[in-house]
Amino acid sequence: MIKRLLIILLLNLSLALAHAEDGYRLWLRFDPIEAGLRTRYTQQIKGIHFAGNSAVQQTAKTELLQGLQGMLGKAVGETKNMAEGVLVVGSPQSSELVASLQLPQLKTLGKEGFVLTTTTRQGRRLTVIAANDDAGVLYGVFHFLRLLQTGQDIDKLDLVSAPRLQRRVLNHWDNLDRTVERGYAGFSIWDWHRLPGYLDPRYKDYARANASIGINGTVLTNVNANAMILTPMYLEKVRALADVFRPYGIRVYLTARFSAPVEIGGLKTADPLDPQVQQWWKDKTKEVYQYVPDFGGFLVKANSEGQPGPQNYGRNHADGANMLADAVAPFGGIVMWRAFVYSNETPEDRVKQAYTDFKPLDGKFRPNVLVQVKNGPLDFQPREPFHPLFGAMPQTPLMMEYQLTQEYLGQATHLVYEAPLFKEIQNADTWAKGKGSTVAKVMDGSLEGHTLTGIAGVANIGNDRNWTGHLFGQANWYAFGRLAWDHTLTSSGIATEWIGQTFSTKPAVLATVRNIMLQSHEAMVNYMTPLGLAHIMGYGHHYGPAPWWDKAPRQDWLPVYFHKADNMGLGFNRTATGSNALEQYHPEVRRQWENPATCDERYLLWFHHVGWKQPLRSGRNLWEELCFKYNEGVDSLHGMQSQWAGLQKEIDPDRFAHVQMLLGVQEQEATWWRDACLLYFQTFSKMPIPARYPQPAKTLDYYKSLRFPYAPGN
Ligand code: BDP
Repeated sequence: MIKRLLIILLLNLSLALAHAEDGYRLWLRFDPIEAGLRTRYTQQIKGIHFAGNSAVQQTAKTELLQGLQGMLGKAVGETKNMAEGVLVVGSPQSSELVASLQLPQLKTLGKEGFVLTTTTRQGRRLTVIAANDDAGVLYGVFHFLRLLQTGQDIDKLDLVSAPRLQRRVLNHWDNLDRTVERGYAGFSIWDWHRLPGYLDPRYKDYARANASIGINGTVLTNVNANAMILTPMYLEKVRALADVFRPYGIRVYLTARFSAPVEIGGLKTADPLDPQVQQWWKDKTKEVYQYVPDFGGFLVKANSEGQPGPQNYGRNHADGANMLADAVAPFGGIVMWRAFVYSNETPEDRVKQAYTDFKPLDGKFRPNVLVQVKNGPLDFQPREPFHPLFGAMPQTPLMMEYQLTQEYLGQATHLVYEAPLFKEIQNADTWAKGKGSTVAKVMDGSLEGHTLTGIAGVANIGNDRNWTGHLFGQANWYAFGRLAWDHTLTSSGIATEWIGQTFSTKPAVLATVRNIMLQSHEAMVNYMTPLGLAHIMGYGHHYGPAPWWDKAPRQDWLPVYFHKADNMGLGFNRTATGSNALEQYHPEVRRQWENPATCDERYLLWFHHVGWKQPLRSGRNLWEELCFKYNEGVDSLHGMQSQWAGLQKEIDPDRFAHVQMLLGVQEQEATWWRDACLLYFQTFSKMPIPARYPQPAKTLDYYKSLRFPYAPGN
């Protein structure tokens, strides 16, 4: 008896060890599902009819068989017949059976979309995953698996889904030495040194994860580019990666260093109007396509933060972009030209410059150029108003750039679910063509009828075992993919999907984790930069608070430049009496924001310098409101901690502890943010922190003395 018990115990132990929960499997866990559901699904999926042979369809098939086996606990067999309960998968081209079904939904579906439907043929009930192309089949399969993993009913499927954006791309800010600019999850997953001979199994897992959420492109290299990536030695390595990704429907893109013709081409100039330079890029591009026949194109950061660009030669951004666009056009490639630019001379207001540079160039870009615009006009702050270029360049397709790596959002230590931030931007109304001209409609091309569309997410992925440093960073990767596919999905819906696949589908777990996620962004805004404050982080590494920092090579890298605190008040006056950045928005948007009394308080100090004693909507004056907000942020953190603590019995010990410890660090850092910022701003407001709030534990001098020379990602 005792011996038997012991054996059972040991068996369980070894099972537990084999499944140490380190987060590596992301949302693709495919563990056995609950018995009742399993029985139901097993009756509904009795066999699989899969007729596609292409590499992408083979991937879909493998994923489907593996996923089902994992979740149902036994293999589902393949069948050639159209029997009762068969799951039919394919496209009309690849599968005669799918073709014979003549699904009307396929007519309007377009590329990459899929149909999931339940139908009856000759009295037999079939479940169908159909698409017009291979990629659609792959995405349909992953969506079907997602339905099962989250315990959805598959009895009467009637679902049509197609991506709203074409180029759904991750941007890796990864360097050739494997460091990652603004990376907080270890080193780059690209092991350049050992490529192309050694293919880390992770490359495949990376591709799977992306394909499962519809990401179809990846820029392998940092926007602060290294020309060496375009040399044969590195192109061999790029080819090896592209070969791994192709069966998952993922294309490779590279960053192009504008001065490459000089640096690796031996030319005297990189002037985009010089015929020799143009020829060099044409030849180079041709060479790239010899290595990677489906190469996606180039991403370029030019004339920004010291990067070379067309302006070095007295040319403009369109001249630069068009030269590259002409080089990739014969091969079907595109150019993603970034609008994150600001001049090397200190300007009157940094947030105005992208608009000033790009707006006059509207209509001057080749049709295969996307101008890639960050969500806000400054730089991935906890909160910014939408970028004024959205809606201002009707003749140019604009590509949204979000940052998944949390450079300014607590890095990989803070639990911050970014979907609400993305949605806030996408739902903003540019008024470009009257009410309802949302940023989403600019982005998906529907506002102006653009056919080339795209979105970029600066990746938060590194070689940490759990990929993103913080387990919840995975949710941002996931949400990015899902929103790139369909920007009408809700933050809450995406969180529910992710939690269901990552932790559990139990209603209580879903509700609690979702609650934590949905409040996390606002909490972080409150304890870091409430009321429209921005860029008051530590200098250079952007870690922790440093609103006092006033030493840098240029003004507009300084917290004091951005918050403009003085004895009168706080905030950057961007109205007509100040920098007038507001003038870059549509008059209707301007009207909403130009009066401090009616301005959305989330953006108040972004647009206005407000007096310390000025009463706000709550009835509190600015100083009191600041104290309130900072404390509200820290309080939210306490709430998130206790909600997580309540999940101890529901979540495996490894992942539970990981999140719990990080929430502890986040709570300390939130407190540090609150205390340091309030003490500093108090030197101007000259008012006490109301006694109902905790008083700072240390002095302002102490907070000012902190230094972090080795903070990551810098
Ligand atoms: C800023 C980062 C910097 C990037 C830059 C960019 O601090 O490292 O190079 O953005 O987007 O947020 O080019």
